[in-house]
Formats: sequence, C-alpha cells, structure tokens
Amino acid sequence: APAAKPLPGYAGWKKADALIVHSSTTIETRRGAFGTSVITPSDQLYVRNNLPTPPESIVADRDAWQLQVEGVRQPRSLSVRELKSLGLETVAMVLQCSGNGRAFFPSKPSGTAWTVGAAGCVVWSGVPVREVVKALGGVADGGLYMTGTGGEVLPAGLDPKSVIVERSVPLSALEDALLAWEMNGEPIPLAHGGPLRLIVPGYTGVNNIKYIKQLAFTPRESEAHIMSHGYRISPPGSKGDPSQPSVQEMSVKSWINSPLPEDGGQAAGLVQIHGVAFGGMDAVKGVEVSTDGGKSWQAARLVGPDLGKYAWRQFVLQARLPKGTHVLASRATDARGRVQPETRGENQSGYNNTSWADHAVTVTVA
Ligand code: MSS
Repeated sequence: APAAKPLPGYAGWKKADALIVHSSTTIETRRGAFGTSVITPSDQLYVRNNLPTPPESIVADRDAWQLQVEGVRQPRSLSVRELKSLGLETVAMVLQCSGNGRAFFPSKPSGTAWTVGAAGCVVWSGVPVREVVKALGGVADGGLYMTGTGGEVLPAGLDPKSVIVERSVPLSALEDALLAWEMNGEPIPLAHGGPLRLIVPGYTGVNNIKYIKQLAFTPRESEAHIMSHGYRISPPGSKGDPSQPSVQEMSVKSWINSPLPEDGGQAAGLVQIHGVAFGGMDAVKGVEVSTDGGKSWQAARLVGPDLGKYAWRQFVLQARLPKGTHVLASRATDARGRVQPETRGENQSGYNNTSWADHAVTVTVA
C-alpha cells in the first residue's frame, strides 16, 4: 500500500489513524472510526477546503472578527463580540460534503473519491441569523437569497469570481441558519471555519461558509463560479451551468459502519450491525437492514439520543450471521415517508449519492 499522506499543518491536531488524507485540502473520516456516540469528535471530522486555509492569525482574537451584513434595512459590520450579544442557539447537524459517496460512481467523476467519510454529526452554537436580521431592521426589499462569502485571502492574479467561496441559498433557509462560533463544545477550529461560520442545517457542506466575512440578502444568486457553475447537478457528459439544480437540501441516507470487510474475520453467530441515518431536511423515521443484498429487509432499532431532525441517528440490527459471505445494506425512511433509493442519481460530478446499494458492504464470516 502507498505510504499514508501526512496531515497538513492546520489539521495536525487531528487523529491521523481515524482519517484518510486524500490531499492537503481533503481529509476523510474512516468508515470504521464513526463509533456509536452520535457526535463525530472534532479530531476525527472530515475537512474539505476549496482554497488554501487562512493563517492561524485569524483565530488569534476571535471576538474581534468582523462580519459585514448587507441587504438588510440597516447594513453594517458586526464583530463576533457583538453577535454574541444578539442571541444564542445550539443545533446538532449532519455536515456532509455534496460529493460524499462519489467513489461509488462507476463513471469515476473528477473530484475527491470520498466513500462515506466526508460527513459527520456536529453540534454548533451561535446566534440565529434571524436575530441578526431583526437587529438590523429586517431583510431589505427584493432579498430572495442568503449569500455567504468566505474570508479567505484570494490568490493573486486571478479573477476573484473564479475562486471566491461564495454561496447563495433560498431566503427560506434563514429560519434555521446560525452564525456559529462554537463546535462540539470548543471555539470552532480554523480547519472548520473559525472564528465564525454560517451553518445552514439540512444543506450540503459547501453551503456552510467558513470564516464568513459577509452575509448578504440578495435579489440574485452569487455570480461566483462555485455557485454559478460549480456544485450543479448536471447530466453525465455535460458541464455545470446556472440552469441546473444546485446542491442544496440533503435527502434521506444511511450507511452501515460495522461490521466492515476491513475489520476482518467476523465470527459466525450474533452480530450487532450498526450505522448512521439522517433525513436531511426531515427527521429519520426508521431504518431497515438487509443481510442478503436487499432481497429481504428487517426493521433496525434506533439507538442513542435523538438530537433533533438535522442530526443523524444511530441504528442497530442484531442478527445471527452464519459462515459465508453476506451483503449488508441499510435503507432509511424520513418522517415524510420518503425512502432512501436503491440507485444513485447519475450526474457529471458525482454529487448527492444516497444509493443504498452503493453503500452496502460485503463481509465474510468464518
Ligand atoms: N467555506 C469556505 N470559506 N471555504 C471553503 O473552501 N468548503 C466548503 C464548506 N465551506 C469551504 C467552505 C465545502 S465544499 C465543504 S464540504 C465544507 O465546507 C467542509 O467543511 P469541513 O468543516 O468539514 O471542512 Mo463539499 O460540498
């Protein structure tokens, strides 16, 4: 096997043996490392950066970080210190890269070959965006999108629009959105967007803008390339463009984290088949597990605390596996009765893979 890549400096505090380092800007959680404690520990959480990480100096004086708010009746700049005075809310949320599951597309789309580990369940604390908007007189007329801009210093000599991380979500996402300064009980690490991050619960990773420097209510979607052409669900063989759907709301998905083929030597007899399931915008209602590749299904049990509709649930099915090879699969249903599909939705860039068949695992029992 090729030597494991080292963790990049800004993520050097993470737990190397729980992670797969794809590159200095793409780090995945190992499937066997999710555990059964619901929350993904920060030192095992995946990282995806579209630009080089800003310097540590931006988290030296966190409360002094400034956010410009535009498209409200009284636009102005607010420090994190001031934001902390305006409100407080905590949400547990699945943070998942739009490309999670890309490795299962037979077409091998370009981009990081994530399997299941570009996701985690994270607790965020911050001020509700709606409280900030209220303090600034409300959304100005014509605001239809909430547009967040990342605070990276852009590489010189390039058109800023071609590289800036700036994403728009529909105004309706404002209701549950947070401007967060804390993650899993600590100030948000730089790797995850400290000192201040936009959290849009239920929306794919890219919409959760790190080191946010501007929040604007805009009549149109951002013209940044990452919004207009990147992260679009485009038909195989075509390029992304603004007419195609953007990756936004997540949908119902689950996968098994144990047993896994890499565990090796599963003994015949009783086994606790467990994994995680989430609904995206809605709670998970139930999960079924199959031990025969999807021919038959049994209801799994949801275990552990329910941290709300944006968090994932753990599920377990106790089964007796005889000697031989077994294809284990899980299939979740959300509160609105939508069932995780068997097949992926084909698209050029390998986004939004929720296929239960793709996420099945084959284990050999001795
Ligand atoms: N933000 C910023 N500012 N920058 C960048 O780069 N990225 C994205 C988000 N945000 C970015 C941002 C992505 S793309 C993702 S996933 C996320 O983030 C991740 O997170 P973490 O914390 O894990 O790293 Mo895909 O859809």
